[in-house]
Amino acid sequence: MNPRVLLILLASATISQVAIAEQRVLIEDALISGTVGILGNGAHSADGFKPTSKDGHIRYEPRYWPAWASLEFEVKGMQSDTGNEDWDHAFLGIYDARGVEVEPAQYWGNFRENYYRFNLHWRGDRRLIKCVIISAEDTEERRSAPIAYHGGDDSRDWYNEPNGQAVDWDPDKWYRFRIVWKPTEVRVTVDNKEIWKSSIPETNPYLPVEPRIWLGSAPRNGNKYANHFENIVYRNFKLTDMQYEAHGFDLWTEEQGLSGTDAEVGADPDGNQLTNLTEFALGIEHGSHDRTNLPRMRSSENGGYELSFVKGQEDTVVAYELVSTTDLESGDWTVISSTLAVDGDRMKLLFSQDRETRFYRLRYKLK
Ligand SMILES: [Ca+2]
Repeated sequence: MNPRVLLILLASATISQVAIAEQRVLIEDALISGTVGILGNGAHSADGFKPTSKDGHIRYEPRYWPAWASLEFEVKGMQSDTGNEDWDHAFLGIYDARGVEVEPAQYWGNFRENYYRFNLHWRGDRRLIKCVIISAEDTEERRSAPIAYHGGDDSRDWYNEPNGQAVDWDPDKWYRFRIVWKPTEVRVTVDNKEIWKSSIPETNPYLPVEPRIWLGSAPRNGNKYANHFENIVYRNFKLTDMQYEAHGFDLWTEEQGLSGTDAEVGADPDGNQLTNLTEFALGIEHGSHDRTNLPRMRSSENGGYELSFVKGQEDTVVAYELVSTTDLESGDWTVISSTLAVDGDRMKLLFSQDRETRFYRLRYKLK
């Protein structure tokens, strides 16, 4: 007997309780003809911002640092084949400016052992992306200290600096970096591919009190964290408070002009047989009868099955998981896996199938 597979689409919803925050995008800077930041060293071309020295950078001073943050920018002109082995080329540095008497901040005394430090760089010796994150314990002592600096060597409360992945750089192509911070994780992607990740301990949720961001280099120690690439150029910098995005469903219903019971997750005010939450989670236009984004299940080449669907929202906004049962009546659903692979525009999940009749559900809920 061939196993039978059924797919059921199920939306389990939790209503978002929190009101919409006042501001979503904290800083947005196209960097084409000027900057909303502070020019360290560099110039603007038709392409974007060009750091013109080892210390070249734009400095941004966001009014606060969100616990859930997204920072993105585009870069062109990276040439991995010409980089020297002793180059640590920094794209970005972040620190708490308490105690920085005069900018530019220095590596020793300001940056190296800051209570909060993040830098994103390219390692010349290994030709890969690496980041360093330091996050202090979130104590009153740390938050009220006049200088956000640990002091002596290796006295940091916590830090992590694993190597990441290599990128196949084409010097004529733009690459889009995105860094997403959650309270217990930070993740870096280039063109939506994950290249670096670190967890952050729950005991160290420190956020910079006076956050500063350098784009183009970081406070350097010789060649370490300098700007090294002659033709490198930056554009489209954006810092977003993701807390605001986490309430995206409320915004979405507002944008569709929905209110009252029509704005509920399980409602179908446009009558297209899809709930509001299904449309939101799978990126289906409200009022549309297009079904291409819905989950599809089919046999895969390796003998198992594959489920694919369009993930309309970030993981920080909607949780997606596949569950299975052999008995619809008992309703004893178990999670198959929550690890999804990117396959073009779709998310794909592969799994094997035993000989029992089995039912599957794609479950998604607002976070
Ligand atoms: Ca609908």
